[in-house]
Amino acid sequence: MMTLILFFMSIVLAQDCAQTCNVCSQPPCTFCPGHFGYTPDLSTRELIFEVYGPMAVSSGPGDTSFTIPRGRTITDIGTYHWYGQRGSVGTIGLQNVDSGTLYGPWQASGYAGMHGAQDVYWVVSPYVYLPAGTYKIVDSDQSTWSYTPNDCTGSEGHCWVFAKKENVDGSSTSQGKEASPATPCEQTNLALHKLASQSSTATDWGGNWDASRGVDGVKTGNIFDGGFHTDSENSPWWQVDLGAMHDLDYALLYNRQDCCGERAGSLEVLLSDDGQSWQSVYKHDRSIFGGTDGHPLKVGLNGQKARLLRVQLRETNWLHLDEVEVFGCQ
Ligand SMILES: [Ca+2]
Repeated sequence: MMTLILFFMSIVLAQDCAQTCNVCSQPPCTFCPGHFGYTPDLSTRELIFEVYGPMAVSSGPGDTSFTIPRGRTITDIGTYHWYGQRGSVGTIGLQNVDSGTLYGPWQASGYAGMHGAQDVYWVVSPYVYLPAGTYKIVDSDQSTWSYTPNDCTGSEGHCWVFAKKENVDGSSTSQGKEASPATPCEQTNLALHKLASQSSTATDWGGNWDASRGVDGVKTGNIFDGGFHTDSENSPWWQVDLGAMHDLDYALLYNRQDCCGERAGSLEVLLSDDGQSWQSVYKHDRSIFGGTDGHPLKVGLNGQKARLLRVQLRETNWLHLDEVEVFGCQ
């Protein structure tokens, strides 16, 4: 009987992902990775709103809004810009349609789509708690945001909105951080050329494996060009001192792509105010992530304040990465 149920469930899921047009305005929404160039951590997040149509797209959709009947922590928002790849990746914000209050906007990261087209998916990971209400997605370039005319989407822009799963880690959404209406700021890579250190420095393979190479701005995917590398040891770590306390938005971790990317699978990200006391904010699921291929690991930092960010393995291995970028307001 269970096998039969699973069989029919798989049929339903397959049908959901193959359907011609979808507006899911009430969770559970079925997430189809093939529709989207970015896969958030689905063990902690769920898709709560989606506008998707597989047919030929135009640009310049109408208003695109979603409603949350109770407070939710919005973790990720994506918009689709098929004809926008010539320009730079912009920002995404949310506006409460009743009060007009604007949240964000946040600088988006670009992800590749069909045929390797770069930066067609714009993704932000604000991890922001919003009270119940209806929110309009505010995309900084409405003229390149894609929609499908004359189908079920009603001219809404293609988009995906994820929220923190309720009761993950035993917490409820009512304990989430109340977002203050955000003041737009310039998101910059706070780690670039800052002081970096690591638990040990590899002496093999004839390269320069200094910690500073994690923040030298050089990222090619080849560890020999600009990556750092520790010895193999128990729980090796690398860290950067941002020089002052900052509100941190997210970090991008660029894996080496010439070899051995799986060694980063057990990594953990920790934050500190003083280099003495550390708080773990992220543990990777051992999947292999990319880097210069457009798929660095993005770690949401939820606006947390910190001065130092550390990457540490939870096992005995070599720790090496191409680059670590930490984004926040100056
Ligand atoms: Ca580098």
